[in-house]
Amino acid sequence: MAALETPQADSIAPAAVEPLLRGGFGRPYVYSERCDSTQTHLDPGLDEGAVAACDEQTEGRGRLGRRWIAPAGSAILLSVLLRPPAGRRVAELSLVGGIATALTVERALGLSSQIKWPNDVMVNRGKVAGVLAETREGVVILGVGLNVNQGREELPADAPVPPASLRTIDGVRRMRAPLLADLVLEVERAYKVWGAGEIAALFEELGPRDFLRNRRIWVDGEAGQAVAIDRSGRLEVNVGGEQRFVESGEVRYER
Ligand code: BT5
Repeated sequence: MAALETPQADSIAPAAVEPLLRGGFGRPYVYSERCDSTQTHLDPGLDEGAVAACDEQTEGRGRLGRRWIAPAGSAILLSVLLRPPAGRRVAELSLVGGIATALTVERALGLSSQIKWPNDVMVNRGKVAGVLAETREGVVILGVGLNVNQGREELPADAPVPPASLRTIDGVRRMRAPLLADLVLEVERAYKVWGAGEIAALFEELGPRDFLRNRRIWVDGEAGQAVAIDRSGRLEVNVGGEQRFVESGEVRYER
């Protein structure tokens, strides 16, 4: 991955990104310098694999009405339009996005990463990325926010999961365009594996990266012990000796 000489050279405009796209996803590549949220920038009539990206979001969102915050030009903020087959669990796409992001991050850093069920990508116990799968007008919009060049002081101070960026981890400023192109290709690959099989088809990539495995956790306020992500993408939790399978939810963990 190329290191960055000057921040000005770090463009994710179409001229920088399109020549680097290798798969079918990212066409069209819908870019604007500033937007409210990339999640609202894809017309549901576009082809599957269409990607929206912005340098800055004024209303970047997380799950459950939360905010996603990144200074202009510092991060990868993108959304991918997907048309999964009917009857599939959309919640699994968070994990599909998480796996794609984890693999991209690992290649960039040369370090291992973990997936904190259901939607965070972690390196060295810091959250480097968050994934958001939303359904709109019959399509799924899969959003990824990946912290790339933020300094420590540019990450949210009050986040319950400690945030990190690739730069806070290894001190390197990176060009975002090649990373973005890698991420789009990984999303395409992981999504196609998922589409052809089940989330179980990605289990070899998911299982070993399970951040919550064996941790003491609280799911939607209830205390328990995370067992593991199971082959259907649910979180198995032991609550007072009783086995539960959680399909989606809010997890806090003991640090
Ligand atoms: C997520 O939500 O982690 C999903 C974030 C998805 C963001 C992408 S950016 C591109 C696309 N367009 C959008 O508008 N959204 C998607 P959640 O698990 O709810 O985490 C949100 C919480 O993470 C916030 O309440 C903060 O505490 C924290 N947070 C906010 N910005 C962060 C950042 N840059 N890095 C790490 N943590 C952050």
